[in-house]
Amino acid sequence: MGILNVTPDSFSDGGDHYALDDALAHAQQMLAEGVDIIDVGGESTRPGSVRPPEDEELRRVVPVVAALAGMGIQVSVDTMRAGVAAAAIENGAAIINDVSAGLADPDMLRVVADSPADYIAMHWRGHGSEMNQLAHYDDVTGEVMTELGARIGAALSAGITPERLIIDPGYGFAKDATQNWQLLADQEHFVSLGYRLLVGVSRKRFLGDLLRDGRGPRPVLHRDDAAVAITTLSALQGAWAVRTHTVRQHRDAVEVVARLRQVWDAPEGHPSGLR
Ligand code: PMM
Repeated sequence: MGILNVTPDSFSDGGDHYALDDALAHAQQMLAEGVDIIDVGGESTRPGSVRPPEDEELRRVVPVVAALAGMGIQVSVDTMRAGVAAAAIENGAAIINDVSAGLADPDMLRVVADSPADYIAMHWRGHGSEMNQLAHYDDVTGEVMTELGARIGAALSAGITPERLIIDPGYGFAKDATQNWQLLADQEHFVSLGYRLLVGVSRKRFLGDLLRDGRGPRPVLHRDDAAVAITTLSALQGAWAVRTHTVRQHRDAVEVVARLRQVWDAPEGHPSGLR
């Protein structure tokens, strides 16, 4: 899943048309590198970020969704607003990626349930303005599993069928670096819930901290190789997708694991009896 953020910090210069062209060119590049889904986002969810009004989010997202879906591309839309989700689905979005799993907008689950779209439910505790203060856990994996489990229950009760549901532990959302590593170490628990699992670690701060040197944290644009390592791990565990800013090297990692899986799954795959 390739990230296409249509927020002012990503596409600041020029008017609407320039931003749309820029977004479409970036989408084409990701497609050429083997992306399967493009995740369009019009609201930055970074810690400390200020939310745009809904009409502004619609103005950013809908033209890009309509253009990509019109080209037959599978589009997901990263939004916490039911109104944006409804407009995106109407314009061809196949997946709603709601980082709040229905907590930010009471109408979200119903809107998705009444549509054909798939739904990504991520573990979330609060908006960017407050999420760093919410990163307190006694047992991070247990609490994230319980809280996400409640959101899965709410989505199912609203009428979103299990096959349409995708779950995400929400790396970096109300979690510090230690908590992210604990969740990653326990990621197989999420796979074992039986839903499709999405993993989003691309360029996140905990990778910058891991790769810190004398000059400070590894800069944002130099964290991609570490994310590829996590993609390999996630693919081996059976994750459904990774959400990433760069595509080619993640695609390559997924191809390596898929090829190995062919060997492992073949009846004659383990003549040595080692596995
Ligand atoms: N991370 C960000 C935004 N949206 N959606 C899902 N499902 N999972 C994530 O981990 C996630 C997300 C923040 O990253 P960005 O600001 O680089 O897009």
